[in-house]
Amino acid sequence: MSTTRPAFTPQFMREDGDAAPWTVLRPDGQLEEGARPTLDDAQLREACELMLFSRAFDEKGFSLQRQGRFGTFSPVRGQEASVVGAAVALDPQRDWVVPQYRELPALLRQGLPLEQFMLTFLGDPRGGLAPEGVNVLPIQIGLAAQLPQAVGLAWGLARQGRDAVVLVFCGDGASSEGDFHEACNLAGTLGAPVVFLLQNNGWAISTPRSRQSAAVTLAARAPGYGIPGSLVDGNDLLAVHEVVSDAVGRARAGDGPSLVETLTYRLGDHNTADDARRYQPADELESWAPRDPIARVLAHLRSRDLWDDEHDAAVRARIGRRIDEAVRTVEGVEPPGVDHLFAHVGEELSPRLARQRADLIASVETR
Ligand SMILES: Cc1ncc(C[n+]2csc(CCOP(=O)(O)OP(=O)(O)O)c2C)c(N)n1
Repeated sequence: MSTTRPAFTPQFMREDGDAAPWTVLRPDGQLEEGARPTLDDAQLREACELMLFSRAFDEKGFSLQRQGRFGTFSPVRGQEASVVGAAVALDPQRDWVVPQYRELPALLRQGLPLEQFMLTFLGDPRGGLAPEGVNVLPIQIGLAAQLPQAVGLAWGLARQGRDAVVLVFCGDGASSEGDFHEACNLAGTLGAPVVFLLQNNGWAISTPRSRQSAAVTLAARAPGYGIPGSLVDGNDLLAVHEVVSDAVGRARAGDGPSLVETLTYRLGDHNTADDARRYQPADELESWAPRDPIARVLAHLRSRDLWDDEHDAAVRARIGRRIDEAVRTVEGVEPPGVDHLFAHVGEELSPRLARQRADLIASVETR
């Protein structure tokens, strides 16, 4: 492993052709030789807490779904370093996050209340409406549709003279959609201040990465769009933060978009309606288990006396209380009613939609 990261240029591999991902923190929690963390101690602890929050919410969400109290949702499990490392490279006051659907901690970091996120998975359309000043778009289930939207958002912000960067997430599966290529191409042409964070977690539901693309790495496509690409160890919080910070810096300086591929692994089901044991080979899962991104950061923090049992217990208790509070709140929210299906479609309803709305309301009332 090299100790100097290749420059963030339109190259994704070093000159020797090595396609190894950039790593800062080794799986045992020790820094690579010569590496220096780009997060200070307080930021590292905060990022670790956000990763733990995400993991705890995954468990709670699964349990609630099984009890019929929560809808189908996609856990982050295994990808916490990839999501959090990228999110903490942003300034939430001015930068934006455009999610796919597996990025809860990035949305929380931007200031989205957990309750708001949860409403979406309770079938409440109000979940998609972020509070004023929270710079996030709603989660996107239509694969890759968020990518051209993110480019448009970034371009628009730049045209308004704002000093803002848009971080947009997508998966390896989404990167095979036409929208991905169109978005990267347009972003490169416009020089839009957008960072494409491609989370390569090995699987698109049951389709393995090997059947997704013949490209040696997905970051390798970047030069074709005239933008820089980089391959990063997605289970390494510090490596992801370092590379995404560089990409954000480039975008803010007016140097345009970048593509960052985080090499990670989905430790479990695609969502609560899936059973990954039917297709994820057991030995593959086992090979990734020791690379758990949270264990890696915890080992690092403990080795530097920045985390101990007492702090660990306090953090987990705080997280548990916050999640329970959010569950209580959303379960107490009045259901929105069918009218809400039409409430956010446009400023004014077309005559046809107005008729549909009236029909639906009448049919619900007469039942
Ligand atoms: C346009 C479209 N086609 C198909 C689907 C069904 N679908 C939902 S998630 C998914 C796989 C996505 O994989 P990836 O982009 O790698 O993200 P991951 O879920 O692994 O994070 C598919 C095919 C969809 N939601 N939208």
